[in-house]
Amino acid sequence: DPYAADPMRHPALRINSQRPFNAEPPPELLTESYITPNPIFFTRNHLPVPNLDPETYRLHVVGAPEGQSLSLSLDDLRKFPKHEVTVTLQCAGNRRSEMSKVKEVKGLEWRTGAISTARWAGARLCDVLAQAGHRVCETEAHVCFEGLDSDPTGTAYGASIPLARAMDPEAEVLLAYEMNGQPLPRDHGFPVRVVVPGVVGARHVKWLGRVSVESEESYSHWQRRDYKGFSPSVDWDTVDFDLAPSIQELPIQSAITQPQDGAIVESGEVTIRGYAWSGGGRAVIRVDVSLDGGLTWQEAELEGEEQQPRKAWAWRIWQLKAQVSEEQKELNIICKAVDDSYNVQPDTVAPIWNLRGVLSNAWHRVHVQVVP
Ligand code: MTE
Ligand code: MO
Repeated sequence: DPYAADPMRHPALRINSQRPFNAEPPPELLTESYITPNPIFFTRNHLPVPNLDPETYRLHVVGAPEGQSLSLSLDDLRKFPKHEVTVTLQCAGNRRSEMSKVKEVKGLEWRTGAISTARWAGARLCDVLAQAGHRVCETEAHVCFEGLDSDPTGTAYGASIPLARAMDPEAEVLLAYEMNGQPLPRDHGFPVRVVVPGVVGARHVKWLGRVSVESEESYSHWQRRDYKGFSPSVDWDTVDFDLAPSIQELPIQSAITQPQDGAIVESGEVTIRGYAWSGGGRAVIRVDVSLDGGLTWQEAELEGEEQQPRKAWAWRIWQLKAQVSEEQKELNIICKAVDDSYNVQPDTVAPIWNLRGVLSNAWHRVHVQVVP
């Protein structure tokens, strides 16, 4: 059993698949704190968790033609300036379960919890690439990452990002060895993972073994044959994965974590809570909440750290305390967020349905009963 050496997991996690391990925190825990505690940070593994020895671990960085290849131990990596950044990581499949209610999709049935936030620390990728002789270049190029996890045929997990993002110090791409002040937990990439602020989770390669600069995107299955969006009209007979770009920055997203769908709430003051986040460093400027299915709206209060324009890498937790009278028998609660490019979420799921169930960011809707 290749999964026999997988680590222990927190019992509060909701498991979507045991082997490989995929699980999300329950909504009420997810927005309890701005920083997600490591034990309940959502986990998305495609393969068994490798058991890596930090003493013998080496990161191989392929050098530029005029530069030199590097073989970095964990100590070598720690010698680069240590950079810290708070980043929200979201799986492209977050909220897929709502999409599969419209029509069947292929993928894990994530609810609203395939998203979490941590304070990451490590070396900046641009510093490491520079040491290997890489420069920003005119022609299109990509930085390819390979994990040390592999399937029975020896194929490793892989992904890539554009070189321009990797070399931009303002993009803050990290080779992270710490998560919330601790060494990375095994499930989250021990000893080293990539963190690409503002970019889909799939590019944050865990258990990082190899970095190279190529003229083409990674040839990995997960870069080329997955994590792409399509029209609702495309099915598994007609899909051509070469025709769509790989998902990098994600669209504006928000969800309600409290109360939960089907709950019973008492009239009077009702607290509605959730998260909002946008890709590419775009800041959340507003979250609108409706209690009557979208007829009227109120603005939620944004909590947590202020966001830096163009570098809003982490989510906002939001809250609204609403007055609900005894006459109201039920509430149809909706949330929708707006980012600083004035991007908004689509109101319904059907028009953004896609066969893989990715990019599910329609208005989030929760129905609750009211009791006196
Ligand atoms: N890296 C490796 N090596 N193997 C993987 O299976 N999964 C990716 C990414 N990096 C994956 C990986 C996907 S799809 C996501 S959403 C994130 O890791 C999840 O990171 P987390 O498990 O730390 O939340
Ligand atoms: Mo993912």
